[in-house]
Amino acid sequence: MPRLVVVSNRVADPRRTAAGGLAVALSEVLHATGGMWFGWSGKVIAAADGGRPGEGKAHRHQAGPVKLVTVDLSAEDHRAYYLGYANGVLWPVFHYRLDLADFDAGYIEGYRRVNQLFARLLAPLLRPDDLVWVHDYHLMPLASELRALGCQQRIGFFLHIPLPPPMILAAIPGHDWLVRSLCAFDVVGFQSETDHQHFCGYIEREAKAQSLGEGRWRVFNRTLHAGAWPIGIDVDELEALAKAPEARDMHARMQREYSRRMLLVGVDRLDYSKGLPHRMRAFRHLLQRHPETHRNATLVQIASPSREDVSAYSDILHELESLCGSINGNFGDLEWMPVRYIHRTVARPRLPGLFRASRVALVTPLRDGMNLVAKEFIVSQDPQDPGVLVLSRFAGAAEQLEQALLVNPYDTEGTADAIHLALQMPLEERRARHEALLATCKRQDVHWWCESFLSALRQAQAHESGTPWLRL
Ligand code: GDG
Repeated sequence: MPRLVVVSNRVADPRRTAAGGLAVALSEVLHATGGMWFGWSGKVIAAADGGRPGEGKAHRHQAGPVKLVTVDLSAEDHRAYYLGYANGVLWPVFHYRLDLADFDAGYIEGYRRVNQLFARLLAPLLRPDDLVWVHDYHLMPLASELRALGCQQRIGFFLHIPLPPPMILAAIPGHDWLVRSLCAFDVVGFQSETDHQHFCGYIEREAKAQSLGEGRWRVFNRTLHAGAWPIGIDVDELEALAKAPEARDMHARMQREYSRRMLLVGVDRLDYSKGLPHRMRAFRHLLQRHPETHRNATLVQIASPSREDVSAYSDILHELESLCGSINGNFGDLEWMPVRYIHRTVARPRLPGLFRASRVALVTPLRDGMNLVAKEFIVSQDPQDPGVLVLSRFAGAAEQLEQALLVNPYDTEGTADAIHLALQMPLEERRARHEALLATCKRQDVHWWCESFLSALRQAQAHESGTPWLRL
């Protein structure tokens, strides 16, 4: 089996299980092949301490059979590559939020500089038959930079966030360079068929790509395989967590506290793509329209802190705090607060207990690549008395989880109606929907995802040595 080399913005130590499903899934293959994980260390070096743009050293650590290689970034590179281009341009535009994008010309250069730095440090560590798997929007130009240095390995890319339609993508100055860079990969994977179709539409129209059938394209003198590989969760890991004392304790506590009430739950990173204010407005509408929910329905909303150094995130924080405060002020009384808003990260072992104690989960992003919380909620349920998933049709997960109650989060009234339906849903129907949803989560879990993407990458032709890769 060829060695797997994973490249992502951040590197997770696979020995720590708290790293979550993706790290667990990748670590299995990394272990089996004595692989390597390469990425940013998370450290930023100020100019005064010698941090220079485009420069950095590779630090190597051994984690069992797996090699971890990390690079520190200079403050200037961190500002332009991470805060500027990745999170100030690509994240908002790929989530259809052109209004939030900051197209400062200097960012794209910083983005390219860090990708070149990564390529320069990674290239000498690669063996000819390695399989290289690059993750996410931070590293879209990495394969073209590696090819420019002569790397001929099979290199795959997976985009964890959505890919917008061609006309939105085309609003990014330099979009043609970005997509052309993507075409230096051998396999390009998306979360959903919708995102995959956006990519095909773009390369057909803008790059005159020729379809070879079965997801293969001839474009920029290369052959590329593109497809949808929806990411799953580690069902076994979550089931084990659900049986552990922390989850059972959490479940018992929530059941005691809410024995007379119906619990609704939301667990999200505090991000404008997750539609938290829209969700609060729908919940407020439910309380206005259905007085029987008063003193009866409580929404626990965990909004874990995220990217607090990016300015758009402080606006969403204030909007959410003000909405929660006004809902509690207008509807709450001495014995009942409709919303419990928690702006902290809850320990992972407690989440399955919270999910299991909840009658309804609200997973209502305005746009999401996949959304793993939807799947974690399903797997955590008691199959004999399961809760109901209210899911945005704009989450990638909606393509797979069609037995959830699908909503348009922009439609406050429609979402409130769906929440009401969920709270009232008879046991029979809850069981039937849950059974189908659980089967999907189990069939297409994170191991399936990992294996099916890697199998496509193994089948890709090693980069044709006779074909010069033109520098972009
Ligand atoms: C990107 C894409 C795609 C959340 N709050 C807490 C907590 N979480 C955990 C959840 C879940 C994970 O974080 C979030 O995953 P999502 O899928 O919802 O979203 P993103 O972070 O935006 O991830 C997304 C994903 O990549 C994978 O490809 O699905 O579409 O945007 O596991 O449980 N975990 C703990 N405490 C919290 O407070 N412990």
